Amino acid sequence: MAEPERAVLSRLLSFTQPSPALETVGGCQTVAEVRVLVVNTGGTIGMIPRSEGLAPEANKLAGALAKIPILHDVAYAKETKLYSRLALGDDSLVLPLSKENKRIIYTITELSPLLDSANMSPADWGKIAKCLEANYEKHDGFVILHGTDTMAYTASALSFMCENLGKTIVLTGSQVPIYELRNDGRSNLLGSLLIAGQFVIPEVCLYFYNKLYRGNRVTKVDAESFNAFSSPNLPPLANAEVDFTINWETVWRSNTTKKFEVHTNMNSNVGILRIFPGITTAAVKAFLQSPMEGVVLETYGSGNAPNNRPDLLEELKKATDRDVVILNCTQCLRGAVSLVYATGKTLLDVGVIPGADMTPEAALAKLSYVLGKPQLNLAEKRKMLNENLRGEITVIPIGTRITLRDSKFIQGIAKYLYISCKEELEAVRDALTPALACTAAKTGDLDALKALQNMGANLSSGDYDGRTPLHVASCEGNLELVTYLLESGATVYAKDRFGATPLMNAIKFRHPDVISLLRKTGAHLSSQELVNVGTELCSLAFKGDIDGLRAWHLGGVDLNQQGYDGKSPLQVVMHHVDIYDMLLLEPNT
Ligand code: ASN
Repeated sequence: MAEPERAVLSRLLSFTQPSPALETVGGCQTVAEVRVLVVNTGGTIGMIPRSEGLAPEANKLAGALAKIPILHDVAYAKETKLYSRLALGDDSLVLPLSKENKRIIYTITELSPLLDSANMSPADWGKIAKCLEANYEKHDGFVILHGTDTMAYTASALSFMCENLGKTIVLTGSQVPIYELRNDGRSNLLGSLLIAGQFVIPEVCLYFYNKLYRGNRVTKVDAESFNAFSSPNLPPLANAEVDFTINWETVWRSNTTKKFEVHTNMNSNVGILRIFPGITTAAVKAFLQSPMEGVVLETYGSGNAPNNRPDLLEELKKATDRDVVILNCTQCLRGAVSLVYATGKTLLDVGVIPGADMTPEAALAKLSYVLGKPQLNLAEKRKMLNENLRGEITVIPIGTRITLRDSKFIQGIAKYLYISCKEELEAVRDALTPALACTAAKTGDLDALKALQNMGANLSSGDYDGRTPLHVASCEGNLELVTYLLESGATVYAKDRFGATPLMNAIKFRHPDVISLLRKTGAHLSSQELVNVGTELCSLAFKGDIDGLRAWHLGGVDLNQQGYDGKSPLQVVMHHVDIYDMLLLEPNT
């Protein structure tokens, strides 16, 4: 082949590769780029052997990952920098294109010093939480690298500390360092990045050995196997097999219109007391002494303690009378504290709070969190401990719930399509309900949305174009529906196939009240949506479109951004006195 033909051919071929630098639709790339922050806290995953044993090594991980092709696509990184599109920092790594056509760009930040997780303390949980808070808006999801020994404690603590969470946070680590030939670190990290980058699961999760768990439900059960964690009282949120299967019905949502914030004031006067046959009164008394304020009492079976030991019960009673909060958890791996036995009822009588099916790790973290709220009085704290704050306890729904699988409509369709097995029925349900919910959002039919939700529909899932009912209601400017959806757990961070968020839709269709509500809930435009904003603003300024500019401003966009030719909207509209005044006088949100 002649040289010029070869050049043309290779240019044509390069167009058949997904080349986001060239493909844009409505200001957004057709290949969605997402940003994940990896917070490295230490743990075996990044340890190296030393004379005293394995220990974390600082400033080594990013360089090592950059040489692993499944964890860094060198060619894409070079191309992206070449086109100088999104600011891809020198320390950024990028995964090869995912099956879902997404580019996950990730950056590693290391906490100092890196720790074996046996050395972790509540102050370190605070550091992690603060780091998440500082980087929340700049990233779509988060991965926390952590040692396995106390990962269940940190995951539990962060689940409470992260209030009104709307993005995915995944803790992971490994049993063997990632630098060794045969290790579990690579697949744990890759799986965590793919989940944090591709799915909005607004929970603090833990990913290990192909399973995603709710963080406050896990416990470490094996010191040697790659399969180190178990979630005895809740099935995994997701399974990573040939494809990721997300168990959307199990995903916990904060159902709020409040913004994300972290609570770092954890009470450290808490502890775990495990009873055993023959435990002495002196030991119990010593444990419950001031300054102890909250205790997880690990009891037998369904929450039983000896009721033939008045000495012991007396000490527990004295402690609860002194306002020490005692939470009852079972020593069993599975099952819950209940009032089946007289021996269990006795504890309730001395003021001990039943902890349902919480793990001791979750119970300790919950105590530390609730007792760290100085604005609450004791009765409010005890009430809060009984409540299900982050899906840490199982709440059995009252009455039977009709599921969409049982619905006559879905069954009718299934019959028409000759579908009989459960999996196919569920596939029909999952394909139909997002479209039905989006239609209800379009027509403003709140009753239909409520009915769909009552039947178990996930109002956060998107249709074939990734558009969720919240996208549609935001376009329509239906404040009532938007409020309902947010209070039902719909995520403001969903992106459709063009990378657009509900906030972008509300801005484009100029619905100020919806924009304000979405912003209050923590919505912000993604870095991908902000790429061509300067030019868009200048064009609105040129047209004298003051409402359009106001919508962007309300959406949190800085109106001083420059367009493609380096001019700011202000420079474009020197001659429009009214817009000029607005651009000059309105403070940035
Ligand atoms: N000791 C290590 C840690 O917890 C264990 C591990 O990560 N596998 O940091």
